[in-house]
Amino acid sequence: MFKDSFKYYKSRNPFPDLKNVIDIDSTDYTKVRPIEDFLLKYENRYDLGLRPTKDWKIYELKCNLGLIFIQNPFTAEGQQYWITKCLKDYPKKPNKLNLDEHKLLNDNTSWWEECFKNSDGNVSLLTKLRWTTLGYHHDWNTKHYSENSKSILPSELCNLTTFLANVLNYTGFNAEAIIINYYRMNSTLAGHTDHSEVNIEAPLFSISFGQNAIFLIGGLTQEEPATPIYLRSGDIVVMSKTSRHCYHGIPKILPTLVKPWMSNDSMQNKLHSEVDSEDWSIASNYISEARININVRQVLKPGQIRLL
Ligand SMILES: O=C(O)CCC(=O)C(=O)O
Repeated sequence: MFKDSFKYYKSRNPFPDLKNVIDIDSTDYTKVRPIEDFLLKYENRYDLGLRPTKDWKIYELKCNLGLIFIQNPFTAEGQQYWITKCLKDYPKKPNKLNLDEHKLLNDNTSWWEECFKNSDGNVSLLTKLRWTTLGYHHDWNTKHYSENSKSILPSELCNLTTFLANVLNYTGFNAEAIIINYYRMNSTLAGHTDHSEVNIEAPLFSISFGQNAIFLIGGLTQEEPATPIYLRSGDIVVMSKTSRHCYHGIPKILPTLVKPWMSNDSMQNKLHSEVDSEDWSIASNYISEARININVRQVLKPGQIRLL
């Protein structure tokens, strides 16, 4: 049962045995199958922080139809770019933050400025950021989206997911609602299904940066068993077809020894100049004890222009 697996992997004492966690790095083909059919025809998108698609490794989980796993397709500079964006640019107005409700920020300052730019940097605020929503804002209480509650999505995030969707042959994908989740080392995300979108046929893109996580994917009900998978910095999970409707959650964050955002990529790219070195030094400090997940959804059905 999903809840039993979640409890097992969440436990700190005793620490769980991780031998059954699917590790894409060790490519165990009994549980995943590689997908290679569609990679060669796409141009290189260094501008989105991505490696050439011919070098990507993509797998489908055998036990969850439509659960696609792209093993870190980002360059190191790409990871630096997205991590810094998620910390400096996205958690601020007009986007919504978990901190809004408790009025923990002044109207004229952002989380980034308050934590890192004030001379007496606000350390307690630094660990309190949990989520920010962009585009259609997910209402955590009603679990509904509304035309009256949305902000403009950053074009670079739309371009990134449109490109990913094209590579995977999902035609017509539109990013319309984004949740960025911020995890500390002791954070978890309880099992749930994502069903607030009018269109739950469209794939959902889930991009991870920073510390490792155990991602648990179950079945259509809580009664079905769940499969644990390691997620590392840069990994992308796509939930499509049946898996789009399945229970999933994050029972554990694990420290990573390998830091793909630090390695020295020599590849030409157009991003390097966009990440200010002072900003990156702040962001790399933050990510050494945190995980960020960018969760991108389409809300509307094809041809639908607004919510009712
Ligand atoms: O952090 C993750 O990998 C999963 C996030 C998620 O499931 C969600 O935002 O609905």
